Amino acid sequence: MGPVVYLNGKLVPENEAVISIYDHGFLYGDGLFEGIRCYDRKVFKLKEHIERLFLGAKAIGIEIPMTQEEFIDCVLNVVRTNEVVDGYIRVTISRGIGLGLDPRVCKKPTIAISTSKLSLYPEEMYKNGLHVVTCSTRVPPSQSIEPRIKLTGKYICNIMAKMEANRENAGEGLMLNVEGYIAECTGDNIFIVKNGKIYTPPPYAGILEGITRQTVIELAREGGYDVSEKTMTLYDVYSADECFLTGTAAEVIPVVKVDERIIGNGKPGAITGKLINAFRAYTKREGVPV
Ligand code: PXG
Repeated sequence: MGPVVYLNGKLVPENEAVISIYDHGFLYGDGLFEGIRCYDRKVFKLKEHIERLFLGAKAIGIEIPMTQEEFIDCVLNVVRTNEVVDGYIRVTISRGIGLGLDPRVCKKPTIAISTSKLSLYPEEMYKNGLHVVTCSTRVPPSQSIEPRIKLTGKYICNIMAKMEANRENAGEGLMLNVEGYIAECTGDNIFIVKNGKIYTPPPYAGILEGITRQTVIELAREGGYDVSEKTMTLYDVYSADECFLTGTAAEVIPVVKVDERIIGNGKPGAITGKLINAFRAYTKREGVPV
C-alpha cells in the first residue's frame, strides 16, 4: 500500500487525496503551510511548527477545528501509518472551498497532512559550501504580508527569486527587503560571523522566524558564542568572515561565495562547522517520538 494522507478528518490513499478547484488555496493562494522533518522516527520541533501554524491561522482568520494537541496527534498518526523513519512532513491548510474573494463564503478550512522524501543538498555542499546570489525580487513588505506567517501565497516571491538563482546556477537566492536590507534566502534564514560574533537579521527585516534559526541561536549561545540580531546590508555579508544558512531542509549549510565575492577564505568557516555538528547532534536528541 502507498502512503496515506490526512485530508479533512480522514486518512485516504495519496492518489485519492483530491481537493476542489474552488478551494481558496487553489484560487487565491489563501492558506498556510509547514514543512517538518522526521529524524529516526522522531518529529523535530513538532510543537513549534504547529504553534507557528496556529498563530498564522489565527492572524489570517482561519479557524482550525481542533486543538494544537489534537493536531499534533493527527500528524503523528500519519507519520506512524506511513512508517516514516527519516523524511518530510507537509502540513497544508487553506481557507476552504468558496468561489469569490469574500472569505465569508469559506465555511471550513481544508487541512492536509502528508509525508514525503526530502530533497536535500548533496553532502559535498556541506563540505565545500554554497554559492548564493542576490535576487531582484524583494520580500513583500510587512505592511502587505506579515513575513512571520508561513502563507502559501507569499511564496510566489520566493519562487520568482529561486528562478533568478537557478538562472545563475546558484545554490540559493538571497532576498532583500524593499529598503534594501538583508532579509533571508528563498527557503532559509541567513547568518554571518564577524570577529567571532554571530549575526542574523531581525524579524522586522521581513523574515520567517525559522525554527531552525531559533534552534541554532540557542545552540550557539550554549556553545558560548555571542549571537545578535542586526539590520544588515550586502556589505555586511560580503565582508563577513563566515556565512551560513539555516532551514528545515538544509539544516545548517555554509555559504562561501555571494555575488562572486569570496566569503572569508572561501572555505566553510570554523564556527559554521561547529554549529553544523552541534545541530546534527541535537537532531539525534530532540523530537517527538512517533
Ligand atoms: N525562510 C523561508 C522563506 C522559508 O520558507 C525558512 C526561512 C526556514 O524556516 P524553518 O522553520 O524551516 O527553519 C523557510 C523554510 C517547502 C519547505 O516545502 C519550505 C521550508 C521548509 C521546509 C519545507 O518548500 N521553508
